[in-house]
Amino acid sequence: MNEEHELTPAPEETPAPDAESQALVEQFLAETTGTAVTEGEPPPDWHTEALPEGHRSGFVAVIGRPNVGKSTLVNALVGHKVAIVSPKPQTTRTRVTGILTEPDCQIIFIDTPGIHKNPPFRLNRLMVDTAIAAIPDADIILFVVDVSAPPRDEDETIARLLREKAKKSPVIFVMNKMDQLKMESAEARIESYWKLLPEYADSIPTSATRGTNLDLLHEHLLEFLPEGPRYYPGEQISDQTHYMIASELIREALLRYTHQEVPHATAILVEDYEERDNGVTYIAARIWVERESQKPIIIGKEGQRLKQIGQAAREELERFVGGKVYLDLWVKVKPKWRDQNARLQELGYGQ
Ligand SMILES: Nc1nc2c(ncn2[C@@H]2O[C@H](COP(=O)(O)OP(=O)(O)OP(=O)(O)O)[C@@H](O)[C@H]2O)c(=O)[nH]1
Ligand SMILES: [Mg+2]
Repeated sequence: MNEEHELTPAPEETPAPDAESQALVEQFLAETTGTAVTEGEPPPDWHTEALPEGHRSGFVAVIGRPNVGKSTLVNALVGHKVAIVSPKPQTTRTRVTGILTEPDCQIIFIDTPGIHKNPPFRLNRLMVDTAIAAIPDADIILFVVDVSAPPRDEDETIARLLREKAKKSPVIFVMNKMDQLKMESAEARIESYWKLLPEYADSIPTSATRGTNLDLLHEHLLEFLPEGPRYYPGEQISDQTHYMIASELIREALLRYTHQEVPHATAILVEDYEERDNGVTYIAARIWVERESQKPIIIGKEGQRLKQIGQAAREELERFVGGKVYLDLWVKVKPKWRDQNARLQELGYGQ
């Protein structure tokens, strides 16, 4: 806890970005408006393709406190890994889109950061704002809770946030982690969640990791989804760029091999991503830490931990790229990056 306080810098004016940072921001913005991740090339005339009568589509915002399984659920429903997952809370930092296209529907899932109380840094405030901002435009809300534990203050806060929305649009209670719910406490536990949001449209117990009831959830989503067009080409599974996915996959490896405050004080900036003539994809990324003392923690004895992180990240990146990856990782100290707008913008947070 002391560590947490010590790390909390006083709010301060954000300095103007230096030339190097500015160039990176511009590069990042150029990349983010570039191509998004698809399964193959979309046909140029995808938006004029005839759709079956009664085609349904819409935006489904996935909302909940940290660590309840929102990203696991989105990946399972989309059938592709679009969002990283970890047992540590506050894994998702931005809005992540996962697109599911079927012959008669297109569902656009918006995975969001976990809504948490007393966000200590600007980064956390951005995360909470990002999640809340996804609510008004959504056609359907999935309010994901972890039924293996009793409701927490944060669940109550979210239920309050959703009360008005639930009068206008369907809110489905997704009672996740049912595989960890003990039979003897199941009824009382589910009742305690139902009490939170009397206006909910529907509730479904699920296990995102085991895939339990996900077909049923899909069916219920289709019932609530309005008729509408395809918003994205059928081949597109996310609106993230290759740069963003690469940085997230590296962060996922980092979350696996670091503990306590360190993973939260860390960010990844991919500076180079190029497919070389020899067929190898070259990815250069900086691991940002906040303090000099965190650098040796990430690097480890004789560089062992950084090697582990790099190896785990490379395996995931190779799966994603579908070929060999050369990964160049560097650790850099960026003091107070979690409280500085320019740094957060460089990382693409809050956009
Ligand atoms: N037992 C069990 N574990 C689950 C289930 N769904 C997710 N998990 C685990 O819960 C942890 C958190 O999952 P995430 O998908 O990262 O949770 P999240 O809600 O996206 O978390 P934030 O991004 O931090 O808000 C991971 O270790 C998952 O493997 C489930 O149905 N059952
Ligand atoms: Mg998540």
